[in-house]
Amino acid sequence: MTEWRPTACILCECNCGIQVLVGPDGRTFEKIRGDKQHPASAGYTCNKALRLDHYQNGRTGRLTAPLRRRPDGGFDEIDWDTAISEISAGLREIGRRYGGESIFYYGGGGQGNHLGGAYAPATMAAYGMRYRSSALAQEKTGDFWVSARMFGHPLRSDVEHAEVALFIGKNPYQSHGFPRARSVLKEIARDPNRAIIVLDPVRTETAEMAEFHLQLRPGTDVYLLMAMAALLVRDNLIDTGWLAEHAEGLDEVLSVMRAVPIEKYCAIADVDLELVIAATRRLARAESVAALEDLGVQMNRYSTVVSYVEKLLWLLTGNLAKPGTQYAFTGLTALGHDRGHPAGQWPTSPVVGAPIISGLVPCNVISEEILTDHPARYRAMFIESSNPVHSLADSARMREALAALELVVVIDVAMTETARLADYVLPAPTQFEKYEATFFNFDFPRNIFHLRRPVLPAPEGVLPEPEIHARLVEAAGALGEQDYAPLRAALAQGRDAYALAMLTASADPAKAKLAPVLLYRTLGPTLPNDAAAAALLWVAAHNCVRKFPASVEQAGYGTGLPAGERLFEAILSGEHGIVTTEDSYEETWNRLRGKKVQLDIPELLEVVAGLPDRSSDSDDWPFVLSAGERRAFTANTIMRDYDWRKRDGAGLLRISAIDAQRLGLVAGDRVRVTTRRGSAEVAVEPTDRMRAGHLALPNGFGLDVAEADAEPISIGVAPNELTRFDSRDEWVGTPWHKYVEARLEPLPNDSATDATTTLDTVEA
Ligand SMILES: Nc1nc2c(c(=O)[nH]1)N[C@H]1C(S)=C(S)[C@@H](COP(=O)(O)OP(=O)(O)OC[C@H]3O[C@@H](n4cnc5c(=O)[nH]c(N)nc54)[C@H](O)[C@@H]3O)O[C@H]1N2
Ligand SMILES: Nc1nc2c(c(=O)[nH]1)N[C@H]1C(S)=C(S)[C@@H](COP(=O)(O)OP(=O)(O)OC[C@H]3O[C@@H](n4cnc5c(=O)[nH]c(N)nc54)[C@H](O)[C@@H]3O)O[C@H]1N2
Ligand code: SF4
Ligand SMILES: [Mo]
Repeated sequence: MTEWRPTACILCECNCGIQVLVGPDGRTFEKIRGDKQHPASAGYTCNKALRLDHYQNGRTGRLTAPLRRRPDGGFDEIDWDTAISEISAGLREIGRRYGGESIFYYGGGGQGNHLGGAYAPATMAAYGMRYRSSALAQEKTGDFWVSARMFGHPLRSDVEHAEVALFIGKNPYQSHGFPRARSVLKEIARDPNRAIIVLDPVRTETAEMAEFHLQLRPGTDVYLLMAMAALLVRDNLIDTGWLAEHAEGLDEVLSVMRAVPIEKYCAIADVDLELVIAATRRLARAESVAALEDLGVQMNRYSTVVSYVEKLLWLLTGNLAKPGTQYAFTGLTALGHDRGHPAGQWPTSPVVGAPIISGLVPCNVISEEILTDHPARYRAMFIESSNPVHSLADSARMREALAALELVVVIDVAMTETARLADYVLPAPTQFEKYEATFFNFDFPRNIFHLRRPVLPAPEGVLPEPEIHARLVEAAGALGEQDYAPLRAALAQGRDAYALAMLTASADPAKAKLAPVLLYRTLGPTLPNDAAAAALLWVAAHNCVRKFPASVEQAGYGTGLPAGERLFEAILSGEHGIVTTEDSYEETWNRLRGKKVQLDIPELLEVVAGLPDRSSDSDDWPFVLSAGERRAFTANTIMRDYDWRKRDGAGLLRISAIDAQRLGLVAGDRVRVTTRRGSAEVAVEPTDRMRAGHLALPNGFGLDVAEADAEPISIGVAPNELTRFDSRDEWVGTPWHKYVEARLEPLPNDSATDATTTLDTVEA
């Protein structure tokens, strides 16, 4: 039991390769280190990976048997056969009464686990479910839609090789978002020929390393970005030759930009005009600019519009399909792809008529789709690997919505805030006790994939998600031995015969949707090292070859069907992660619609052409609260054991030193923060890194964590007790969690609090 075993960190989308040393008890992670053989992280980890034992072995109410809720709110343990047959009967009954489309599917994976959720479409098909969503529809759908309109393909940015890295509402020092982020930031900051530009109201660790920190007023990015784009146009800093060759719709954009009142917009954002000019010139002068926007703008006013204007900045300067700029990535799945319908022509949700982007219903309308007497309302929810009661806007309303449903099923590893409200809770092995992988692979020019093997045995009583989905599909009568037998017979002849048999089986559209379970039950058992859960990757590997033949060939797998088999074998045997594709930067053009960029999105240009001169903020709400900031020790709600934090254990409210002084607050003093939705009591941390009028609470706090039958304890503020479902983007419905109007009241100083935290100091 003393060898190091390769796996990955599951706390952010980077999924750095790690190795764990399991202790003599066979369950404790005694040591954790970065895995130098991992093709993307190459030994890198941040501070969080080393604390993963708290996920695996934390005192967090681990689930080890299926649970059924009693009328009194408690749970009874039941066996798996009972659980599957009762859930199946319940889902079928709802389908019979209201149609399967009234069963809503939510989740399917977190930061580290997408493999199990990839089997869920079979369960959806077996019970006629139609609508689904996940956390992506509360952050990334604006960006997906804009990218679909402009490029026909989602893009990512090559920060590592950029001369200028532009971060807009993104703090990669803490939140990462690209491999080895802290090292890359330090490299750029150290190099006199490179620069970091940051738009953030907070002087974050990243802003600290930047040459230009545009410390704007919260929620005014659209003004600042418009001013920057307009400056490019005014001062002839745009790359007209490149644009003529590669882009359409330039004239429409230029005519809007020429009318921008640059000075006034900088004043609205409260950033010095000279600093904006200097940053814009630096950007225009660069050989390469990589831009990364994230929650600071994606969960804020004008979020979809900002996603658009942000792209105009680097497009007007020709920063695409070259090293250090933006690129269109490969992948085993189509994550981030949308059809890019013009506004109003998109598919919509059944009750609210909200746009469905990338197949996802906006998270913020889910409660509205339930709490109504509309005949098409959702009647049941199937929730997998996510915690919507805690993570979606307006927790109180989400609780109400779940209570209004006739059936709620949750698959999780822990008794979460959401699981507590379910009718049935199904326990899964942790991500270290089963095969896992994510589809968050956006690397370039070499993209990677990492199929992780279990590093620990699963306890009795849990079942991996693919097995749960297979049993549910079978209990619905959608698949059975009669479907598996011909496929198994074909497989006995070899994979070529199997491929043909799968094609034949999938010719029936009803069966095609069940393919994940067909694969799991037939190919799955034949895979080495009990890798049945990887069966679905066989199709994914062949699809990758079909979509990206040149890139797969360049990575050394050859061509055609044999390439698909080789790629799949490499995935199965590559326990440290493998390179799947290798591209040239120009390859991006082949992935763009018509090999061109579409600069004008008429609906959005109309908005930016008519931006209001922002009225002054309301006196009733003198503060703007960012509800859910990424810090050194936050990790969504994946880490439920409060002891995992080495510091910031209390989840303090950050407040500017100026406001603190004005209100007579010192570190650790308690305040009541009140929003249009609710209020919470919390201790403050005054800091000179914040602007007056701005507040920030960390994400991932306020979990009700219970050990066995003990009363749950909760530390810090659950941010979504303070947010509203109707405070959301007017286009794609993403929430404005970083712009929550608030007020503060100091509380009498009677309770002692742990308020000894500080921000990380960064040696740039
Ligand atoms: N440590 C840690 N890392 C994580 C996670 C975690 O929980 N903890 N979660 C992961 C996930 S799921 C995600 S989506 C990413 C998110 O990663 P980020 O988006 O980087 O995280 P946030 O801290 O939520 O927001 C980023 C920044 O937006 C700024 N901001 C607030 N208001 C405004 C504004 O009006 N304008 C601008 N320009 N900026 C503003 C904040 O000050 C903050 O620095 O992080 C991932 N990485
Ligand atoms: N106010 C506010 N709200 C926010 C944010 C914010 O900044 N502010 N950030 C938002 C963002 S960007 C995101 S991504 C979401 C994240 O919110 P969610 O999508 O709800 O996901 P997580 O908090 O990551 O929780 C993942 C769940 O998976 C469970 N889990 C862990 N391992 C396994 C496994 O192997 N199998 C199964 N079945 N379950 C498992 C965990 O116990 C947990 O319940 O939160 C969002 N909510
Ligand atoms: S949390 Fe840190 S170690 Fe874990 S994947 Fe993200 S960057 Fe890597
Ligand atoms: Mo996220």
